[in-house]
Amino acid sequence: MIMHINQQTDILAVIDVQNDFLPGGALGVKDGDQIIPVINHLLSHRFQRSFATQDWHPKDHISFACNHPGAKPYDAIELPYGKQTLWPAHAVQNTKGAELSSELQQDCFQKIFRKGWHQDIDSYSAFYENDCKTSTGLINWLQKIGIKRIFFAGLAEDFCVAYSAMDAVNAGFESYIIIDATKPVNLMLSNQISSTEYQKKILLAIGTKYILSDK
Ligand code: VGL
Ligand code: ZN
Repeated sequence: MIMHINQQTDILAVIDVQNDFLPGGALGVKDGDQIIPVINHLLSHRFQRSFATQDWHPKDHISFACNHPGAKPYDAIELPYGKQTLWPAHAVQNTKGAELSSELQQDCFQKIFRKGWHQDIDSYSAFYENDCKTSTGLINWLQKIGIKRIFFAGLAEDFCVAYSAMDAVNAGFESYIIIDATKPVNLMLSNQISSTEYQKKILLAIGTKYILSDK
C-alpha cells in the first residue's frame, strides 16, 4: 500500500471471511479465497489494529429463502424495514459454515463482532442492522480507541463490505476499500446494473476511496 498507515488511528476491518462465503460454501463468493493471503499480509505486516465481523444467523432467519414458502434465493421481498434480498441459508450459528476461515490469521483481531442474530432483521453492515437503528456496538468501540480511518477487506464487496463502508462514512470515519482484499457476489439488479457497480457509484459519491494493497 502506497498509503502511510497510522498505527493508532487506522484500523483494518475484515468483514465476514467465513466458510459459507468462500468457494464451496452455502453462499460462496467466486474467487473469495484469493483475498485471504492479502488479508493475512495486511494483518501481520501493515495494521496493528483490526477487527473482524461474523454473519451469525439463527436457522429460522428472515433472510433465508427457505423460510418463505414459495420464494427462491435471490428473490427480493418487502419487509417492515424495507426491501430484503432472500439468500440460500448461510452462516447458521454454531455451524462449520459460520466459522471464520481457518486460513485467516485470527489471532490478530482485537475484537470480533457478530451480526444478523435477530431472527426478524438482516444485518449487512458491521455498524447497524438493516433497520438502520439497531447498533452492533462497533461505533462506540472505534471512538473509544481513537480510530479515524477504516480500511475495509472481506466478503462480500457489494453487500456487507459496501453497507459497512457507507455506515462508516455516516458515522464520521474516513473509509477505504482495499480492492484486492474483497470480492463481490455481483447480483444483477432489476434496473440492469450489477450490485457491484451500483454500490461502487454510491461509495465513490460519498467519498470512499478505493486502493490496492501492496501484496
Ligand atoms: C452477506 C449476503 C447475506 C455478506 C451476508 O457477508 O456480504 N451477504 N449475508
Ligand atoms: Zn447473511
